[in-house]
Amino acid sequence: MSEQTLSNLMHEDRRFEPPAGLAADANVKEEAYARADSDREAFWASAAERLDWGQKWDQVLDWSNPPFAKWFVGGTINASVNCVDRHVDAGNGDKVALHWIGEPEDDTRDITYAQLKDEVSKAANALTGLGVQKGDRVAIYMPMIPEVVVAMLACARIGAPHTVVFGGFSADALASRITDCGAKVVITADGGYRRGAPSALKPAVDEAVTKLEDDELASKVLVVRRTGQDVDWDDDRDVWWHEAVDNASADHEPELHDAEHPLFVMYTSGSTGKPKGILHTTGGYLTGTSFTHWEVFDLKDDDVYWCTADVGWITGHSYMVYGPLANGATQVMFEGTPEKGRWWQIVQDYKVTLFYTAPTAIRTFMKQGREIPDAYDMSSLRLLGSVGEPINPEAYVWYREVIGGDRCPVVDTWWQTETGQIMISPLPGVTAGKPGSAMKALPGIAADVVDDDAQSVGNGNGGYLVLKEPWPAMLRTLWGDDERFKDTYWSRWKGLYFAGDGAKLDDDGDIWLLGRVDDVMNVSGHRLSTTEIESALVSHPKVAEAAVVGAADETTGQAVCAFVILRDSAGDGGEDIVEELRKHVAKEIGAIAKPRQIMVVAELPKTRSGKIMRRLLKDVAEDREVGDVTTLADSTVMDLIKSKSSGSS
Ligand code: 6R9
Repeated sequence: MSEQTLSNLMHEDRRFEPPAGLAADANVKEEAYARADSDREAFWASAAERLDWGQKWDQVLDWSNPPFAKWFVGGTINASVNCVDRHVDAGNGDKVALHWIGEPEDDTRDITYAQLKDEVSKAANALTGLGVQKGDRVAIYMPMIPEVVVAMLACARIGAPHTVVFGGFSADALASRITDCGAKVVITADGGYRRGAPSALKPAVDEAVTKLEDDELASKVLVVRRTGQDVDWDDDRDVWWHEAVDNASADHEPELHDAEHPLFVMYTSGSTGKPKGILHTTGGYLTGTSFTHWEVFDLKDDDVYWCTADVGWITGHSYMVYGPLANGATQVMFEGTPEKGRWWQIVQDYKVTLFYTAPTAIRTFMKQGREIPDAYDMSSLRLLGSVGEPINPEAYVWYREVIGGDRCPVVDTWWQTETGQIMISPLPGVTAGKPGSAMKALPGIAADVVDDDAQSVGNGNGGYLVLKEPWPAMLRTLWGDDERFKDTYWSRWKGLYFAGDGAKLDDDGDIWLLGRVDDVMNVSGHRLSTTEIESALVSHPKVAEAAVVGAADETTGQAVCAFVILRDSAGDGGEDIVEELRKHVAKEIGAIAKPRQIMVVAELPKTRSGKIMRRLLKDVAEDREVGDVTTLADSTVMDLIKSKSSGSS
């Protein structure tokens, strides 16, 4: 990706300095980079000291058997004690942990740290009562209700690793995850609310259970009553949460677990093959997530933090459950999806100060127009975060201006299910933000961009993003598959973790993410990044969202095919919209990047975390049968796009 064609969009002159007040009072200042460089392990040890430990560690990092890391060797810790008990013990029991907002209007609950501690203790007792022992796995398949947080922390408390399966996934997906990690118990709900209507969950669990080959798997199913809809019931297997948990004792003496005790397994789809079970352990994960949450969001005692991620995504684990709760934060948790105005109403009503969401949501709001957010008072906001995909410069600037009132810094945070914690991001009190760039590796993190021979590409060039040193919240392995762990992440270059993303260093040495390397196109011998062409399209005033794929082409090898969603204000874009956009891309990047084909669509296929599934669009562009759609958040989207594409040709 060193073609000169890449350089145009990366030339971004806009800079946003940190607000003076934030800079003066920032949790983490510039000196942290040098301190971490001079002694990385001491840096992470001081981050770990922010937590409560039983036995202190003897060794910060054991890297004697790479790529298998051990952090805080010999230390003992309990994640749930750090997330609840210690705040109560410190006299903050009355502080609100969760302002929970249900999807139906007026369905809200405020839960203090003291109440959360009682609920977690009861649930821990109930799970033990169901026969769950330390080391047993528990699958969680729930909507965004407080009980999901309680369930996760209860598992952590008794040392039973959880695996949370996104509530939008099918019975098949659930069954394969239960089987892969050998989950003995499943925690679910009768249903949840999606787009205003109850949507059942329990039937998918019932169906998944019929697909399991071993009776030990899912031998108990604990069910929260959320919607009150009718459910089938198996007296031997099914247990109501309100019977088992509400009647359990609120006294629970927590055990301290080894720092390397497994905390959870999170399945993430690979580009090929079955989903990978990413294993995270306790001490390092909690250190990495709590420290970066405090650092990157500059968390203060009176902040109201809101991360809009679903708990079934790693962002929900690290930056809604473990990081913020370990820091004793007050946060908003919302059951619904982004509807017009509802989010901004919540920001206004709860005086949210720190807000963390994904570019896909930002682009949806851009599409709807700024009149909607402009109708709310969002002056409480002081910092905005973005995660999940590259944020196009135009989306960044819109987010900053319209949502952040041109006052709030935007932190574009790059990380993965595998990294567990944020790795590349501006420091809000230090870094002058540059729209579209995630800037630099955080203190204590060693990232680089390298070429095929693992050599640093140097400023002004593109290549592969790698991580050069272990970090506390790194994945420890893939559940039950050490070989695949080594092959997938550590085999391309000796001693380097390969993230799978392409990136570029600009002339200042700042990092620009260019999307997954599998998504890079080769057009007449030029390597083009999907991200870059998408950003060029989104910079056109009529375009809200764009997805670009490379489709086989007899003449050029691959050709650029684009799918675009227009802004509501653009109407149907007019007759010449396609030509107008092709010209726009040629002007922004160069003639080589001009799409062969542009399709105007109403929706794009996305995963639960809002990532566009380009593989499916490629099937459409190459006129093939569309592949596996089971990880789509909404599986009907592809039918819409296919009908559109056959209509247009
Ligand atoms: C947290 C999360 C990981 C992949 C990652 C990259 C993309 C995430 C990004 C970003 C550019 C950012 N990604 N954050 N790309 N800029 N700020 O998303 O985890 O679902 O495992 O996805 O997401 O491609 O490799 P996960």
